Amino acid sequence: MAIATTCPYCGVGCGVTARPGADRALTVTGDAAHPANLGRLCSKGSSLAETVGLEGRLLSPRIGGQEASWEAALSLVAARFRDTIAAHGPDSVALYVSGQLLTEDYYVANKLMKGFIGSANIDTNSRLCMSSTVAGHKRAFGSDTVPGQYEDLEEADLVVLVGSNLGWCHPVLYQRLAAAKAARPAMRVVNIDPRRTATSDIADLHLPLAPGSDVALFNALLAEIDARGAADWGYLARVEGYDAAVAAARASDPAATGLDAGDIARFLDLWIGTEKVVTVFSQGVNQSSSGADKVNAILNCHLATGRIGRPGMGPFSVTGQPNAMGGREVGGMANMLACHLEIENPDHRAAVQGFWSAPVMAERPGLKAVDMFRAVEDGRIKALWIICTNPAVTMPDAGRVAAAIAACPFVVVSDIMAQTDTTRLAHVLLPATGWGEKDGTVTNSERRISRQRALFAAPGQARDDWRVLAEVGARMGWPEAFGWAGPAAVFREHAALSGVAGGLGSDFDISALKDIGDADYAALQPFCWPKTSAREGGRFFADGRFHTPSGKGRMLPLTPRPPAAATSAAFPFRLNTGRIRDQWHTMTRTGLSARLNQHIAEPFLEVHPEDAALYGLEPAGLAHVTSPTGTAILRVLVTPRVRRGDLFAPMHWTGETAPSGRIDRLVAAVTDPISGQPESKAAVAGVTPFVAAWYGFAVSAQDFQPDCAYWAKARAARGYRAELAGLEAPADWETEARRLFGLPGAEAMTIADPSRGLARMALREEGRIRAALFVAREPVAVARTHLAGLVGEMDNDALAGRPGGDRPDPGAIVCACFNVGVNTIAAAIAGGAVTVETLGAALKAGTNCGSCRAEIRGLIHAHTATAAE
Ligand SMILES: Nc1nc2c(c(=O)[nH]1)N[C@H]1C(S)=C(S)[C@@H](COP(=O)(O)OP(=O)(O)OC[C@H]3O[C@@H](n4cnc5c(=O)[nH]c(N)nc54)[C@H](O)[C@@H]3O)O[C@H]1N2
Ligand SMILES: Nc1nc2c(c(=O)[nH]1)N[C@H]1C(S)=C(S)[C@@H](COP(=O)(O)OP(=O)(O)OC[C@H]3O[C@@H](n4cnc5c(=O)[nH]c(N)nc54)[C@H](O)[C@@H]3O)O[C@H]1N2
Ligand code: SF4
Ligand SMILES: [Mo]
Repeated sequence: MAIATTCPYCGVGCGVTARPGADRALTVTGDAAHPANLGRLCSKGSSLAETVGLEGRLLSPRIGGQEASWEAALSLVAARFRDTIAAHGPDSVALYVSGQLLTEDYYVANKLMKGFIGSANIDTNSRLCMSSTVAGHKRAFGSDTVPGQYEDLEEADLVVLVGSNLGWCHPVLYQRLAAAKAARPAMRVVNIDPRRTATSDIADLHLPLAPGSDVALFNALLAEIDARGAADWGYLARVEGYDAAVAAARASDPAATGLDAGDIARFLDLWIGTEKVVTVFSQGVNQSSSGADKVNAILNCHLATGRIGRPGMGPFSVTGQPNAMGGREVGGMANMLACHLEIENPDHRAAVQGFWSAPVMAERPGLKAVDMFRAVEDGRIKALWIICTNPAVTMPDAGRVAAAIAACPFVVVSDIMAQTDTTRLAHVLLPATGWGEKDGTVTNSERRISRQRALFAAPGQARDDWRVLAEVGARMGWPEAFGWAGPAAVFREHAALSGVAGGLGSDFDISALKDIGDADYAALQPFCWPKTSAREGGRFFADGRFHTPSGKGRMLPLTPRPPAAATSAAFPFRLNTGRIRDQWHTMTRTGLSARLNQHIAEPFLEVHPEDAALYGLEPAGLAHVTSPTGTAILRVLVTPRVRRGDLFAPMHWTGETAPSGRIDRLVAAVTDPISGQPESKAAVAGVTPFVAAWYGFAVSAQDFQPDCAYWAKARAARGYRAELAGLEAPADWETEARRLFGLPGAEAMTIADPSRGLARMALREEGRIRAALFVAREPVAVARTHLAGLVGEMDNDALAGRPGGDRPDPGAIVCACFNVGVNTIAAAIAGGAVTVETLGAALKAGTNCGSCRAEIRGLIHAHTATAAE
């Protein structure tokens, strides 16, 4: 039976048609009827079936590492929270939650904390994600309202992507943009990012600005809008602050961007000369100590020109997580209330308190994420409940955060997985149902609310997060307020509260659904908010009606600030961090798919060729990266994609997958003073070569635990693969291999040349390869995809490390859908297939989800350029 649901990954919010079978078998396709994706899915969405197995799942509650009953676990959590509050007050407890919760889960968490515990110490990973946008929207619009719709990206004549790697992070929206541009070649795309990325590929202009200098660039644009008389004076009657904003813009120096003056001029000409312009922004804007100002610098330009809320025009913040937007709706952050109401407004508080019949209402904002973990560290917070997020990995200064959690007197973690860097630190572990098991709603970047639907029964004793929160609320003494029968009842209450908020002027109002029946909730079709008796969906602010006290939009005077930490002799580099195409955050789900691990299987460091030469870094060697807060060892990727003086590393690796690759240990916990969002993209760092005594590559049918200085392990087609490096070589590699893979009795096939530090061995049982290890004094050159495919085979030539002439090595996989490797693509390019289309026809590469099309285009460019030289 086909079930319509929504992808659990990014904020594009694609509709998925799921066909569950026996034993959690699943097929997924894109839902052609869903307005967000119209049938498309990216590599992560198409791999969902490979990530719903029960491997690694947390299936029962645990107290102190021992299995426990739900009754015992819930009673303990309620009692410890109640006792802590009784002894130390409501602010001595905290919830740290997630934009990956469903709206219903999130609503219950927020209600429990703000209305019943009476503290606003509930914050979320959205603080690390889009709190600068929320702050920027509120300053400019008086409310956190995203003005536009996805169609605007297709209808625009110019799309500017600022600090957004849309091609990898919002792939289906990127594909919609790419298709619109292909159909209408006059459309222009500008990409503003210190780094060249897969997204730069469709850009007519890439501006590699200095990290953190976006305010200076958009100030230059505003000054030029004014100078050319391009402001929309009709619209400006509905906007305040123009003169001051322009004066500040004129005073700021565009040279701070480090950009070529001609490139800046081209950008200003394009932007000013194109009425239908959409400025898309994401983490390169938000994750900055001047994040809120960057947002407002962009909004200033759209307000000045009245290019907002009309088809093909407007600022557009793309949200990261599947329900980042839903979290904003329920007021899930420490400085919000509920339904876009204000915690510091007494009328708003009274309305929500009345609606909830709440005994005590939080009266002031609670602690924002970074401050919350500081309060955990210094003992102000004595009981902490972490739900659906992995802060021991993803918070800035993560080593310190992990230590703070470890030292907290009482820590509860709700997760779907048993082993994460955060679950390891919990006193009580609560097993949650995950995607495909839970029911509820999520809201995507364009305010579209869609249903996630259960496909399978809850495994083991896993329970829905909303229910667990409600059960704790009931046990803490409020059974009526937390007595819903199911998610539909929670949704009805949320929709009814949004009607109260709508009455107080909130844009977020879905009160038309306050009486929705269970059957209609089950069948609910995707729709954009608001949804009231008077209005459904649409754009905002074209009419110049805002939610500020004066009712006008607000432009702000902004002065550019460089990133908070200055580079120095010890830390001469600017360390930028972010995402890769096929992994989701800490990889607890995407890491289960062998297919998704084939694209990039270990943490890396992008370094400019001249810096690499200067610092003695070899391509494919290892680098030791240090910052004032921590160290990492990463694979060197020498590339002109990064500016000189900049480094880039991905955020995904953890203690489970590559302990030395945990990048947030290097990122200082500096935040934007307005939004509290950490500066995750502009740490300072130093780099030296990491000189290992030996390097290794291993494959194994069974999971195994490396213990050398550097390792990175990933799921492979048949078992696991790992990159290894150590400071001391063992006396005997064969003994070491047997120990490492746990195969004491296996038959070993070995070639070794100890004088050259070389060893290659395959361990076999009943003739079949169970594991293989390749060691050398320099990074090992073997055909990795080929070797990963030999596990379980009777192959006598495995030690060659590469396939025989009749079986070419595909190389690192580029197209995850059809398993097409970089070498195969290079060969086809050499054979004359030099467009994405001809390569697609020849190899199928890029013809399914399309996530790799940008990279294929990049390969064509690289190979044809080399051939031409
Ligand atoms: N594949 C994949 N997709 C994802 C996710 C994932 O984990 N994996 N996570 C989702 C989530 S939660 C989020 S928030 C989004 C994030 O989506 P994006 O924001 O697109 O992703 P990032 O890679 O974090 O950062 C985007 C870019 O900002 C650039 N940047 C760094 N500093 C600056 C600067 O000062 N100015 C400018 N203009 N640019 C700068 C970086 O070089 C980087 O290329 O992705 C979502 N989608
Ligand atoms: N250096 C650096 N750091 C960053 C960023 C960056 O760009 N650079 N980006 C930041 C951003 S934008 C974000 S959004 C964060 C993301 O960071 P996190 O939220 O910490 O990362 P995830 O891996 O998504 O963690 C989600 C956890 O919830 C679990 N889970 C999945 N589904 C469910 C469920 O239904 N219920 C429960 N209870 N658990 C579930 C997963 O197993 C996983 O352990 O990272 C931030 N940190
Ligand atoms: S773009 Fe990919 S990850 Fe994002 S919602 Fe769609 S299928 Fe899921
Ligand atoms: Mo995010």
